[in-house]
Amino acid sequence: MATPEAKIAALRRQLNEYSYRYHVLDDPAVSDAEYDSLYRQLATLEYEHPHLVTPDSPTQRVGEQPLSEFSEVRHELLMLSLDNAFSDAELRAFDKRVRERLGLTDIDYAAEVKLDGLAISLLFQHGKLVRAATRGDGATGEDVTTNIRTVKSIPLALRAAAHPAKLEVRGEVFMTRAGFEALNDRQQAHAEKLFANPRNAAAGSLRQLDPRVTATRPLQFLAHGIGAVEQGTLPSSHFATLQALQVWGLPVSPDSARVAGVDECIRYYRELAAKRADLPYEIDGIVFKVDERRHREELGFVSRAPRWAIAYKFPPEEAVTEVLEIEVQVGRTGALTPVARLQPVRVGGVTVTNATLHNADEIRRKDVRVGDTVSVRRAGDVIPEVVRVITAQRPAGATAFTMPAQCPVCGSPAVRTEGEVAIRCRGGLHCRAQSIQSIIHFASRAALDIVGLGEKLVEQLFDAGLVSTIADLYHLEQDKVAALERMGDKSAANLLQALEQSKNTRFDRFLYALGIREVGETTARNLARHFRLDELKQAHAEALCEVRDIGPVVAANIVQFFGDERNIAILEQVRAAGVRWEDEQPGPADDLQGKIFVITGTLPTLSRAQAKEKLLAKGAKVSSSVSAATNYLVVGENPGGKLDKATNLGTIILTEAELLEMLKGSSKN
Ligand code: 9MJ
Repeated sequence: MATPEAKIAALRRQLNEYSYRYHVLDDPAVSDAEYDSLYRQLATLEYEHPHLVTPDSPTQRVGEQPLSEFSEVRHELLMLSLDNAFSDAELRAFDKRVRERLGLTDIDYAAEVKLDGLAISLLFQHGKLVRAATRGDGATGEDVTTNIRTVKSIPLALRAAAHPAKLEVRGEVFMTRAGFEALNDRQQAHAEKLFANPRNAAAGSLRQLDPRVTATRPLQFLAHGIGAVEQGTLPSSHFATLQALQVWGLPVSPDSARVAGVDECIRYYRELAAKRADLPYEIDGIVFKVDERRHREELGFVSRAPRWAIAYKFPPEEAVTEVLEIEVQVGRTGALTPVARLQPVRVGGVTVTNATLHNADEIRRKDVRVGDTVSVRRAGDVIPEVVRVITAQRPAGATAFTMPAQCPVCGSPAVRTEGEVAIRCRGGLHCRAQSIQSIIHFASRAALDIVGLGEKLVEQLFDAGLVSTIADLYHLEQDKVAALERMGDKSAANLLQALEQSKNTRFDRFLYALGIREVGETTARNLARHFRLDELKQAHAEALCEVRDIGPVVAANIVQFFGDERNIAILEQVRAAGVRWEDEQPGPADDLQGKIFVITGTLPTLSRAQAKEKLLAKGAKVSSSVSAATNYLVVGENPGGKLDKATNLGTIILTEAELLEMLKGSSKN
């Protein structure tokens, strides 16, 4: 019979190995269920033998106690920042300087993506993670060890024995785009502050004093260098060092490469620039580092930046232009959005003519005026925004912009509700803008997906008096549509056919299509799982708040929506026109026949094996990875990447309690 010590050691070894396969090699060896079962065995043994708990046990990632502050850490070796290059010519000049200093004609470089996160130093003593610090000013940073321990891809102990006794690893903590979006969705659902970008989200998460909060944030880590090293040797090149780090258990970017000479650097840069938008994380350039360590030592550094490395930045996603006019647009929910009409300018590869100024607070804060020279930013697919005014170039006589007190479209009062940022038109469906926007939303892809019914056509239909609400869409007559400008028999017939097809929908899509304030796709899906339409119409805020991710603000919006007779009347007309869906309520237990479940994280009461057994008994299938075929993801504590993936795919997400309810077959039907 193995001793508890031996069992614990074996379980830890196994769990660490599986975690490495998952987080570092991106090649899972076991299902989450198996991992979880082993984890539970370990936790149970440690519970029974508390004296055997060690800080590097996989069960010890999340500390229990919030800190009162972060203490200071003086870096033994400066944490350097990087010089930048903005053109091929500047990169060539860097390469020339390097070669001249070294007296060489050819140089190999290690090429790495430049992540836009937070630089972190991890100190491993005898293979154990003993300290993690932020870069700070390069000389002194903050001790963020308790938070860093919650980042699952960072090992608490290194793998193989052949590493230096003291090893400082440097890298970047960041958030993937998917992680960032899932986090912001969650924040929004709980009426908590939204993060502006993945970098801010990562920084905010790492600066939490309570490690239990950090543990819920989707932080990732990639190693890109080495600091202090004692008692041990490293490979002689940077690229090989990165490979060694991976062997020791640290994640490194799969997009690193060794490149020979500056021409290959430029080729690599172009290749990554083309892939940039498809990468799971944001990068702002490529870092080239002289590969040979002895060459680096010879080159040294100047004023906090190494002479042996350079960040070749991607074209700025910001540009300077002039504000020609400020217009106020009215959205679907009546919110007034000021928009700057700009002198057209190229930003990040496209021509920008408008930029959002968000709301009255933003416009006041930035003090944007007609005639101002402004810096505009465009990142990815997001709407361009004005970043700041270059006040030195403000023309004389430019006056501050004030938001109108009336809706610019319908003239109804525009008011700000206590506690809200937005100023809203109170015209509701009397307002042309709100009516049109609500129809456009209803027809959009994630809603009823009425193919061919875009913004222009909705405006035409509305202005011709053919539709004033979503319900009117289903009473359109082909000849009247065909008579509209730029339409004809064929396009009118196509529209009517698309409308007919849209009648067969799903309840969650329908709910989303209604355009209830702050009810996005995820919230609509969660609602659809809990309520039928007739139940939802009657639901009180308390009942709504029981639904995952719904807080008091969203609940109040839902109650208000269904409390409005006009909305109910329109809803009934739409239903009467034949819009229908299959009842998606989880029905009696045998309804689970053939449904595919994935389980992730630690469930509060059931082990993975128990949950699986219960599901199998009801005819469901249990799979280890999330795919488009997955029907439900059951989520426990500390879910992994599966939650992000499921969120992206729109998979229905269940808690253990919801799962149990479903298994009982006692859910509303
Ligand atoms: C980032 N931010 O991805 C360095 N970095 O090297 C990479 N930063 C760096 N390397 C020396 N890939 C100082 C900073």
